[in-house]
Amino acid sequence: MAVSVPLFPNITFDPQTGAILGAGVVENERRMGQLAPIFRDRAAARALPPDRLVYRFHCWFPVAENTPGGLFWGSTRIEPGMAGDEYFMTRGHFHARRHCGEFYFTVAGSGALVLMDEDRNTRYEPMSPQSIHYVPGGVAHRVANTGTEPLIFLACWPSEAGHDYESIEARGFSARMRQVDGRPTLVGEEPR
Ligand code: S6P
Ligand code: ZN
Repeated sequence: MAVSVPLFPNITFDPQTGAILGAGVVENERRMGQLAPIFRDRAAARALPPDRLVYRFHCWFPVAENTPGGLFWGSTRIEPGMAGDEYFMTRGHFHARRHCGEFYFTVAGSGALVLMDEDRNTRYEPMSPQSIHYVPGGVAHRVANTGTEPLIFLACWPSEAGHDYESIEARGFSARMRQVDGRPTLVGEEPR
């Protein structure tokens, strides 16, 4: 049986801006107005302009969501900045299908990939240009920009993965990337 092979011409990545360009690429952005609740010091976050850009990400979906065996490709650019002593960061998520992993590749800037398993054990991997990271299945992931330049990274994940943001909204991560004595430090959450 003949299999039709779809062609995806001219999908490109701009390492200067962090954008993926091409037909069908979806762009999303997250600004402080909507992100303030994820930060520990919400008053400091709310004191920042609500239209302050925190991060922008592009996703290329060459196949439909939930296609078995398919792959998605994305790029994320996190602006430098802080809310209180906490670095600008992504919302973070588990994959809805917990067994699905993901690759990250750092293009520019410096940051921290914060990883938390379902027992809430949290660690982080430093991100710097050309570092490659594997997010195992069942591990929530969030990225913080711990530098003074934009942090740009690429990602590849299964089209079956889906995203579970609700679990993170409900309980957060058990530790946060905060500036302590001038250095990025993973600090465990104390009960509020
Ligand atoms: C998708 C992958 C990334 C993030 C992006 C934004 O599985 O991990 O493309 O979607 O970095 O982060 P978040 O947590 O807002 O989706
Ligand atoms: Zn992911």
